[in-house]
Amino acid sequence: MSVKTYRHTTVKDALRAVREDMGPEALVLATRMVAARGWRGWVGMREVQVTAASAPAAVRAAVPERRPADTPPPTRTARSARGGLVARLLASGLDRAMAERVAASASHAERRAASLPVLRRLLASQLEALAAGDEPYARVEVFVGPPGVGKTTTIAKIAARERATRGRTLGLVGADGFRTGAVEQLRIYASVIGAPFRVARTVEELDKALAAGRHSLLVDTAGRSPRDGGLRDLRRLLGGRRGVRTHLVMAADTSARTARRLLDAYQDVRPDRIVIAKLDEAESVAPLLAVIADCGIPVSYLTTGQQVPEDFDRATPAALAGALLRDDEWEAAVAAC
Ligand SMILES: Nc1nc2c(ncn2[C@@H]2O[C@H](COP(=O)(O)OP(=O)(O)O)[C@@H](O)[C@H]2O)c(=O)[nH]1
Ligand SMILES: [Mg+2]
Repeated sequence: MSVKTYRHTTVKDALRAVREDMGPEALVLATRMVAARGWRGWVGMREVQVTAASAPAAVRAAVPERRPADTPPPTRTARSARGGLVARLLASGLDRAMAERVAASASHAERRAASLPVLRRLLASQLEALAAGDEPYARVEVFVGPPGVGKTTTIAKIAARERATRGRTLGLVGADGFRTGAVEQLRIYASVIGAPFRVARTVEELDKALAAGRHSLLVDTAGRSPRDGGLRDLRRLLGGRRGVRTHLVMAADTSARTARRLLDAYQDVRPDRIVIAKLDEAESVAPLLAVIADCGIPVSYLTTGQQVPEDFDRATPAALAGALLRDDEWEAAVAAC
């Protein structure tokens, strides 16, 4: 079996080069966006790198296709439409397992058309279990995560959006322990939004704050290390309480390894949801989403910039698919094919 890589500026050119060199039976094994060679790479330009194999039988044995025993084997055109679809999904950052699943769920016509709306719909249906979507608020929504990841800003966005679009009031609680300055940012947001605000500096104060008022509460916590006392207190306080939902906020460009470490570090507070923050700064959210899919914790919100309240969305299946496909890059790839 011969395996080769091909680098071109578009997916279409790379796939054409594979077919010309290895014939129509060639199988695409991997597609990545990489830095362009020479000066083009130095100025940040990128190109598509396709790895393909020329021995289909051997490769197909390594990547088995699941199909019912009585289904006839796919024709050459069907195989190449599926391979092309997988290649394009890989080029937009999806991992191979997800790309294969999406391609397998597509009808022959969908594989051939492979327009952006069709792809978004197919991918969205694969992501349904991961999207918490438009669920009602719990009595207490707690946000935890490393410092600077976007907890306070996300809370302000949620409260401000609810106020502006539905006239609904959510209470804000600053439970940022002992750092005096830390709760001030939330206090300012609360006064601009017109939301009730309480500070809780001790476990007892937090206990009282959580019981007070009739509104659902968004609780901002200290962005400190999970090993220190603040989180231990929080865990103790929330452990026995009903109607509490805990969101772990992670940056969209978190590597798979760091994501697993964070999930491990915060496992004692048992996150029920994950907020994917700073999508605007991430090259690809695919590595983080693969870890989230593994641990099975649904995503509640996606944040996409610093503007309050504009830059965030509920994590619906369609919004997650859009984040994964990076619509702008996808448009370019489709236009070129
Ligand atoms: N680019 C970008 N910046 C964000 C986003 N969300 C928050 N930030 C910025 O990240 C910084 C830290 O946010 P903050 O909410 O204070 O983080 P916290 O320490 O987790 O509470 C601030 O400068 C925010 O404006 C986002 O979605 N995209
Ligand atoms: Mg904060």
